[in-house]
Amino acid sequence: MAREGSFKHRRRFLTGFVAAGAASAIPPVRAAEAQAPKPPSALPPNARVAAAETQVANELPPNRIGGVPGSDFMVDVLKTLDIQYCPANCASSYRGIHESLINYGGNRMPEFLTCMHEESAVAMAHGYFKIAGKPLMTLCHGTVGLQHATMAIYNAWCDRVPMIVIGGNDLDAATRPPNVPTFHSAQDINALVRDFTKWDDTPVSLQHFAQSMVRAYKIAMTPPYGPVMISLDAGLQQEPIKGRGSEKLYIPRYVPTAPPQGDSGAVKEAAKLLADAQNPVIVADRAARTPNGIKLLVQLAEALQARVVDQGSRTNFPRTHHLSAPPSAISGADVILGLELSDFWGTVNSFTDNGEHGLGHNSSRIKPGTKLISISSSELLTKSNYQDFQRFQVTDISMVGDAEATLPALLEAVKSAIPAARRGAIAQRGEAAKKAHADDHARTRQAAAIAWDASPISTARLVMETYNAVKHLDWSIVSQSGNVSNWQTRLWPIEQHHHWIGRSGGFGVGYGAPASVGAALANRDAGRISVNIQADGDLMYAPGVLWTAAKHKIPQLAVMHNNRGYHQEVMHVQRLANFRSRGSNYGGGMGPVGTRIENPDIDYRKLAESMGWWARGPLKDPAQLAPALREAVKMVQAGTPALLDVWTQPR
Ligand SMILES: Cc1ncc(C[n+]2csc(CCOP(=O)(O)OP(=O)(O)O)c2C)c(N)n1
Ligand SMILES: [Mg+2]
Repeated sequence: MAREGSFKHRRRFLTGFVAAGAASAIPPVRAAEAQAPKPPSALPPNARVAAAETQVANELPPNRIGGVPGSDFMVDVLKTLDIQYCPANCASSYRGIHESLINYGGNRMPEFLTCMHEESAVAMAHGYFKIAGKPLMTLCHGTVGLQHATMAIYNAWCDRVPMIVIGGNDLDAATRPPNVPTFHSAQDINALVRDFTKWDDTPVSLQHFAQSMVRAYKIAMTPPYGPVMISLDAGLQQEPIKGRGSEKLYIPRYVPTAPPQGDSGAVKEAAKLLADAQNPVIVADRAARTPNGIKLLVQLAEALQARVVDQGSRTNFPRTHHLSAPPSAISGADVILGLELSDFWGTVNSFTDNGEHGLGHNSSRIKPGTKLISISSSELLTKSNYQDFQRFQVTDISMVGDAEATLPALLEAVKSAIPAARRGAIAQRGEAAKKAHADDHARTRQAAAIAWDASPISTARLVMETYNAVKHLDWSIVSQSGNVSNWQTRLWPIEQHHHWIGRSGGFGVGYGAPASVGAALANRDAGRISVNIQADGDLMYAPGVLWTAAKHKIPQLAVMHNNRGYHQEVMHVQRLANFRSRGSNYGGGMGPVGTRIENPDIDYRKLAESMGWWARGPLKDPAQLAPALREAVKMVQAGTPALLDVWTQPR
């Protein structure tokens, strides 16, 4: 790394501070140096800067670094990439670009959002993308900050969500400030996340930075989407721009990459299998990358009158459509088309967690001879350490390519492959699906009515009272389900891309609250109301994101599924104790030791209020829900984040 000229004086104040604070501990200095006047700790603002900061004057003297800061050019590069926000937790290793973003860049495109944990910042970017379809960037302290961010980056990786993570790092050991900044430096910070990012780089010049940023954005936004990582040297940010001979710095133009498509021969072969099938079933997990993906999938399903199982990592298919089917629909299939499945093996096989010798056992969910077709872009990912690629499943036709981009060709091929003689049978299949869909809906409603008046409140009532309170509005569910027995996806009329943002991807808990704030930010900009069914355990990993929501005026309706515990883990410990013929050690609580969040009970109302939210609760009587929800929705519509703490049944 070139480090000469003014860079030698970089952060002199820090060394000054160390010298003053620990005089007895430092080695003796040479006589000439000892006589030199000690530089001040930090340069004071001159009178005109002070006046400008207090908005009295606005003309400033020339800067003291002898040129344009490198990080100003970095901001110029960022501004070409249409990045709306930068949720981040502040840190000195990126202070150069931080200062440029807010002072030179005017704190717009991107706007800096103050976050209280790096994991929250990354999860906000994750949730934001799933609504806005555009990536955000985050900045973090290269070692300790990035260590905090890792789980959230892993979730984004597993969920195929793009984002640009930039970590500040001080590479040059000869010039980096001693002590804390050196503790916070590493040879290669990107190594921390290399196993679960699509690409990373460490630019060593400003021109290198410009190329790497545009390349990083392009790679992140080429399906399969994913997070990318840039290590940003502190020196490069702080040094003035140096002319390299006659070369001038330039910013490469960003041109989006067309997504990869399934091979045309394989598309035809798949179309023939589907057209000739007696009972084809489509299973989709991340098929609809955009709202258009839903339209295409509806057209394909209708052409075949094939039922569609939406595994729900995105909204792939309208739940109200007569071809929308539960997972059990695959049992009668003779052809299954899997679109961007995270786990094809787990789709067609079941795993029961109580087999012999303490291990589970496996069985098939499908008929022998069922033909399997896969279209997935994830096969282009070849990282091998983390196991997000799941168990290996043999498929009869395997297409590497993006499902949404392949659907138009597949649809055309299917239409022309359907023999005229089969049209009657296909129409009949549609009639049977209509009946199955209506029956399934009636059964689900019956199940939801069970224990309607129970206290603590049933999860079905929690979810459906919430629906009642927002159904007249343009709503968007910004939390993952599962913990509330999937009532949202089973009973809300989920039809549009923004109605449901899917799950975390890697099932790293702590994603829910910050992802909901990120998604709510995108919904705020689109004029929608965000609904977050918030689990208690998830919120307590990093509740500071509530403050970020209030600070940046990001409203949402948070309705707590407060089951006073890590219920998923309650069940795991109980299951194992039962299997081993032992009683669980409850230690005087309501569940096994280590799994409950009670005694003392957390007062989520006070927690939220203390961070600028409107809040009520705990609500324990189901009759209190509807009026409290009405009040909360009014607050959210007025722009205030609102939280209802509700004591619920475990599931
Ligand atoms: C980072 C992380 N730590 C621990 C776990 C294990 N885990 C899975 S579910 C769960 C319970 C979460 O509690 P809560 O969010 O309240 O949901 P509940 O199961 O109670 O509905 C835990 C701790 C995990 N998945 N991720
Ligand atoms: Mg819980």
